[in-house]
Amino acid sequence: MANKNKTLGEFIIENQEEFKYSSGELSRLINSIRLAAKVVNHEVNKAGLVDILGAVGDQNIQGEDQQKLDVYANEAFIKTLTNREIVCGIASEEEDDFITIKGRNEKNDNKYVVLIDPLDGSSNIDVNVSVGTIFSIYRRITPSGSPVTIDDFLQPGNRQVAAGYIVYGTSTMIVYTTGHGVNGFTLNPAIGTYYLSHPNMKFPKDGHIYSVNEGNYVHFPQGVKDYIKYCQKEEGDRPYTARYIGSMVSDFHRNLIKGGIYIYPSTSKNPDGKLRLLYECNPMALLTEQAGGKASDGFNRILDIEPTKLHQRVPFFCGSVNMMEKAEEFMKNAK
Ligand code: P6P
Repeated sequence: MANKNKTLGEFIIENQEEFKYSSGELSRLINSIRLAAKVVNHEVNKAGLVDILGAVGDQNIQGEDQQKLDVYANEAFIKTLTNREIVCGIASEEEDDFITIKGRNEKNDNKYVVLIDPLDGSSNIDVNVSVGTIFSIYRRITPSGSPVTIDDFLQPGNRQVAAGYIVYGTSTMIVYTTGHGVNGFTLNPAIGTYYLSHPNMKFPKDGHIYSVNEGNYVHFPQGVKDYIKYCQKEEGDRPYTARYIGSMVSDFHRNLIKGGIYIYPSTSKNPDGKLRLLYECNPMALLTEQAGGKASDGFNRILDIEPTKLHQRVPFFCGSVNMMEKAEEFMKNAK
């Protein structure tokens, strides 16, 4: 079938053979994420209309105020993933520890673990700015039937079997990879169907957009300061354009389409940066590389980092190859 108007469901079936070692569970897992995304999208789109805004009053493990929509999205994804007998464990930004999910026969014989940031950029909800969900999928490494352990989650990003995001923006899209390129699907809310709107997405090798919170400039490492000054200098195709939404999924999605670089570096206040390795940086790094871009901590490939803690943070640089190489050059020379 020609790409035009192919639905996400048809795409998954047609690409089933890509999921080697999987007798359909991974397809069903992607499908369950598709369903959860519709449920969350419905709430996000009406957030301004009903009393679902405002913080629950709790603080999540990150010490951030939990917005009601955070809690709702977290529960929606966990419930949907739990009901489908495919996943043996889930780790979420909103949960202090990972959750074990037993199969129908009360055994731990489901094959996959999922790590999610259920609603990234949630501080933007009250001001009606796009937010997103980020997901990362691994095959468990502990024996089937044995208890799920933290080792099943502390896997390097290069072992992900799938990763993607949902962006709840002017339109709602799912963008994901199973290791065979990146494809984007746009939701037609009238009929609740996702259509293949962005086949084989690729980062332009060059870009003219840099996304970084310059409010933290004085706290940045010297290499980042030098790179920002480079972006702003009147020379050749510069100055570049600064675009920073405060919602990584939205900044990433724009840069993937137009070309650009997103940087959340270490700062003197947060030496490991702010973004979490397992459920923000690893999935976005896999998407980046599958789309022909580059993702690092300023020095080392994100996907090769050996995780040590569930909520560990890393500095994060990702985007167009040529922009990334220039930024990493400044980081190396300033060392
Ligand atoms: P700051 C949202 O909280 C997030 O994790 C990313 O989506 C976003 O790019 C970044 O943090 C914004 O952080 O410190 O610039 O407000």
